[in-house]
Amino acid sequence: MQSVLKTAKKIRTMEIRGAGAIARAAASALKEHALSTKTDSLSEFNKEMKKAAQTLLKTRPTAVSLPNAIRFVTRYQGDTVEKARKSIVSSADEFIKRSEKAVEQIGKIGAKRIRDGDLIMTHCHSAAAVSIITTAFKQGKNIRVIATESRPMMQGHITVQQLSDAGIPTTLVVDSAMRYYMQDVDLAIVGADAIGVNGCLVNKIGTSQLALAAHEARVNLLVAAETFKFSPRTIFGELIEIEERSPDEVLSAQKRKSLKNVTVRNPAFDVTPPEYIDLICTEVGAIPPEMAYIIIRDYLGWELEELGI
Ligand code: RUB
Repeated sequence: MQSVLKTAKKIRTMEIRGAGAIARAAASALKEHALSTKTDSLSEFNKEMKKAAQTLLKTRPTAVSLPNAIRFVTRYQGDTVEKARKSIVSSADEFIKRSEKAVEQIGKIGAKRIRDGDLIMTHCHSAAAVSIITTAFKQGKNIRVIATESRPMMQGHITVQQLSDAGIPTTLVVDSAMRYYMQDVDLAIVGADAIGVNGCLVNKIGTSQLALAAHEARVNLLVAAETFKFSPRTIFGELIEIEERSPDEVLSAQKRKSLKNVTVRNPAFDVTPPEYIDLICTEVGAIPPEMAYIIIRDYLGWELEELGI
């Protein structure tokens, strides 16, 4: 369990973060676990894999690509440990390859929506959103970016570092400056932790505010999301859980002690309704949010079968 426990800790503490990276890390940990498990008994092996999957599933509740990755890897076949192990290794490798390729492909598709001279606003850090922006820049488009800090964990610092390394002129602003700058913005681009069957987007807290400000200013909102971010379980009416993280990330325990009548809340994500989204850019094409069901049916159909639909 060493690799699984190590990865689970890194995901929980956000050393590994961003929905895509979390999912790929979980797939890789399951592969390592399958390779290192010593037992010859298939039922023992199955039990161990189940335990590993549960440990990883519990790390962060919102990024749907995490359960999607875990289910993709653990629906292995084989009547011997050796065959089961082989099946897990090949599914994990396939998941990671598909996910990495998806980020690249989203970059190519999304970049077509960026025009020369555009000022883009982004929030938090999304590898898929950064892929779109850097691809457009590499194509020679003269673009600039406004990136928000994304309190309390400041993932915006990762975004500005990556955009700066790519040579893109970037401005870092506090989250509350979103609406102030929106009037100058041409396009807003964000990533996704989850997409529901109705096309709603779950992403870093503040995304729905950005969407609202973009809608008011008639700025299109483009969402960069691999098909693995879509949630088959929302077809069953299940809601996507919004993670609430420790108040320590917002205000130290010591400071909170002196504020006897104050409660600190720290939701990590929020929900943006589909009517504020122009397009969801996936690796299989840019779709309107209304087409979310089609993506789930056509690309996550194996999950629906398991759910009995
Ligand atoms: C990260 C976040 C990102 C999505 C998409 O939140 O909200 O926008 O996960 O990222 P956190 P990617 O930092 O809390 O994990 O495109 O890299 O999958």
